Amino acid sequence: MRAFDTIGSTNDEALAWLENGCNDYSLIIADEQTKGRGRFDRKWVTRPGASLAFSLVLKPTLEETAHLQLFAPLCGLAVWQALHDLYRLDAQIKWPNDVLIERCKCAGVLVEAAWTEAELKGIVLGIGINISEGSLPPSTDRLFPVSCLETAIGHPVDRFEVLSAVLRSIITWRSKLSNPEFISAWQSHLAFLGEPVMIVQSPKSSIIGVVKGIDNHGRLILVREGGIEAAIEVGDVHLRLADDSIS
Ligand code: BT5
Repeated sequence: MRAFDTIGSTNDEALAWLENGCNDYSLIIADEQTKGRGRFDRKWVTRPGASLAFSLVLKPTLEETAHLQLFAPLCGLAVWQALHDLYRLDAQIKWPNDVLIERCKCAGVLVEAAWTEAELKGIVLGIGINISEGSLPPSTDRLFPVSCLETAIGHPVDRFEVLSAVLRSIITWRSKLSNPEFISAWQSHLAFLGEPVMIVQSPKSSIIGVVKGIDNHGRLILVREGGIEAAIEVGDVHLRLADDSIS
């Protein structure tokens, strides 16, 4: 484990560690990130004493490599599980992996893979969780409505208790990646089930449909106009409610 008071990004540190050789389950944690990253080069705010930010390096087996697209949802599911086990919180997973409490984002996930030629060296699971009010980004920096655990639960939260519960859940759900229980647990806590959403695939291409569920490959099933179903791959997409009130 490597712990920092301040760092650029725990994912960058994890990728560098992976490059130099590290073991499965190597952990990097920081109190503050000055260059915390989201997807598509977006910024992730991590404030000292208020946020939980860490990256976990995994060395997937060959069998697990066949399910690489499930590692980001694995993080969402592990955060959901930890919040449920510790605080009986009924969080929801916005496909594929953000964690929402009452439709407000309290945790984000950034999974990155490192390859040598055709061989997978390892992956980095980066997870950021808002613990107290001080962790929330300024309103100019909010792409989504946001929340934090202490506001949702109504009492102080021990960040390290959350960290260890999430790590335990990652270990548990990792062992079930190819088990149908994984998809069904993910689907049971899916946000916006039965609601119209918009999937933005690029500035010029988007799909609107009602969320039906997740298929065996982890794809989001949308029912489009006329009852036609579309399966959306986990990847470079952006899901928002169709009325645009939450993105
Ligand atoms: C994410 O990206 O949600 C992935 C965040 C992953 C952060 C972890 S922390 C540990 C590790 N090290 C890193 O450098 N990253 C990982 P995305 O879906 O692109 O959402 C980013 C958007 O969320 C931003 O554009 C803001 O609008 C918003 N945002 C930024 N900070 C936030 C926060 N603390 N809480 C809620 N929303 C936030």
